Amino acid sequence: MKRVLTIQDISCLGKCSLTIALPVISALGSETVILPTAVLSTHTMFKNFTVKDLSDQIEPIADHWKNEGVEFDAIYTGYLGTAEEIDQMKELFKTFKKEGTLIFVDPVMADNGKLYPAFDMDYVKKNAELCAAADIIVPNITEAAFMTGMEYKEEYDEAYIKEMLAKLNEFGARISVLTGVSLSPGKTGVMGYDREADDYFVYQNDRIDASFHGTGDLFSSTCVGEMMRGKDWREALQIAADYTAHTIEVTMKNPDKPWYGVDFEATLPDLMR
Ligand code: PXL
Repeated sequence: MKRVLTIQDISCLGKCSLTIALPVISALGSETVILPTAVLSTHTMFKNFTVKDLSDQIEPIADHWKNEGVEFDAIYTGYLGTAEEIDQMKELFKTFKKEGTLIFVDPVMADNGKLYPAFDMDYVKKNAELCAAADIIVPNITEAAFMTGMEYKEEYDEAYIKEMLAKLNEFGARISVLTGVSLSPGKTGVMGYDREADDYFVYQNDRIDASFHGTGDLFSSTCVGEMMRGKDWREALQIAADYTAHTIEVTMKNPDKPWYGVDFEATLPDLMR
């Protein structure tokens, strides 16, 4: 069985980060080891959330695993929390990256043109450095705009996306993927670039006019889980995009849907099928 380490916060209530990654990657058949970067009462879209930073736990936990000789087939990072933790990730990658270990970085820090409440430009800079240590990076357009210094646009063409991918590619990851890319009216999806193959990949499906929290984490977790099942990155992206769209669609039909997240619990059986 493949073993995946995922490093993100625990938002106790809110359906995002580890509370999505753990069930989704497990359901896709990989052992899922977690390293919580912080404990929050809820995700940061709620008011008055509590936060306990766990950066002082990263090193002792990683040291223990190292002494136990633990190895990982993939390391997947998402929302971390502090710039210090991003530096710690770089060390952790060095310690645990073996031949064939996939380093998957989702530089979670912003959406819709804005940084999340906890973050500043120093955090952005550190995330760009972390992307350099990855095999595959999956920022959304907002995150990529912050990291590359390009203007954030809501209306754009393929040339804008290709320029952004070229700038992301300069960071050094083998595969750079932009999420939330809409290349024609009514469509949304992803566009990626593989530097070794010098090859682009585009996948678009129907855009549903709704924005839910945690869908980026659902997308990335599905992608990691599918790559661990042996899927090529392009196929994994496609499955993840379709599954995320399907989950949003199902959530929209639920009259009791929570405002803070998607009903992935209802769609996980579809993914496993
Ligand atoms: O889904 C991304 C995410 C993860 N973790 C926390 C968040 C967010 C987005 O706002 O607040 C704590």
